[in-house]
Amino acid sequence: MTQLENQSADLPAVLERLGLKAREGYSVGITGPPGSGKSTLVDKLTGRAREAGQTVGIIAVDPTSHLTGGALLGDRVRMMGHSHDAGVFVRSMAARRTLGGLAAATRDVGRLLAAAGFDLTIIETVGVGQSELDIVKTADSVVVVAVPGLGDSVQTLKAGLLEVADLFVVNKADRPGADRTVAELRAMQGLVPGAEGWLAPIVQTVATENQGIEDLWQALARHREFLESSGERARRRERRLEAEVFDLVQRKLQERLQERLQSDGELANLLEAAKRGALDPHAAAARIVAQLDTPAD
Ligand SMILES: Nc1nc2c(ncn2[C@@H]2O[C@H](COP(=O)(O)OP(=O)(O)OP(=O)(O)O)[C@@H](O)[C@H]2O)c(=O)[nH]1
Ligand SMILES: [Mg+2]
Repeated sequence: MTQLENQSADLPAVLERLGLKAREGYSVGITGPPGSGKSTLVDKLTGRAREAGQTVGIIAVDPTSHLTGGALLGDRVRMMGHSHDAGVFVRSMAARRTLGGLAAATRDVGRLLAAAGFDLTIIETVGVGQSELDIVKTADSVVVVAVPGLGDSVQTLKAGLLEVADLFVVNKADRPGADRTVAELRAMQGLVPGAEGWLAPIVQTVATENQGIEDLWQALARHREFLESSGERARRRERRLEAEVFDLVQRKLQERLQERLQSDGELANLLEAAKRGALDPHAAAARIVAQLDTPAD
């Protein structure tokens, strides 16, 4: 996993070395504002999956940990109540340890977990920015967590999050205002397009009390069933694979450029001219791309 994260090895090479075959798993992404109870939900959901006889791989992604350091992330993971269960594996992932995109690393680590035989992969990430959106979009079912109170909690959910939600959870439903939050979510749902034929259900939970976890579990099962029967799962898979190829091509081109800059004086000159302001960035880019097309000496 470390090698996948720092890109010292490709997934196919890792699988081969471990004697594993790629295997289609099922993954749930859980995102929402800081402190909304995501980890507690993951913990309880894991308990429910274990009751159903499923093994669970958990990826706790912390895109901000280059600021807070790894200690906090470690604490969060330790908080999980399944550390002595061989059917549960927890991997914490920090942005600072990954090169070339946290989403790409999450995707490959998730695939490794699936190949290793875990039935269910749960990805937890704080829903604050674009990189979190990219991460959570790698999952089959996306759960967006909101909490009641604080006035406009729903307003603080980014529009992008509303769009990717397959399910909503209003956690901390033991607090006043849960019904209002549900109503606000319903109202906002009308404004964003979701998957055709699927209206994201809104489930109320009190994660700390294990309340509503069964409803969430059943809602996830219905979504999984919808993905299969509607062909949406295959469509999403296609879209994701396409995006992944573009992403990888982009990265490889970038690597090639970096390498060539070392040896190709012409390329280095173009970049220098752009840095000095002697060549505008568009012209520089066009000529650099053209130069890349000519064989290296
Ligand atoms: N009252 C109440 N508290 C809850 C509930 N669920 C979680 N909490 C508490 O909320 C706090 C944050 O819970 P976490 O599960 O760490 O939340 P999180 O979203 O994973 O937090 P970050 O990963 O830091 O963004 C903890 O003190 C939990 O005990 C709930 O349903 N009701
Ligand atoms: Mg957490």
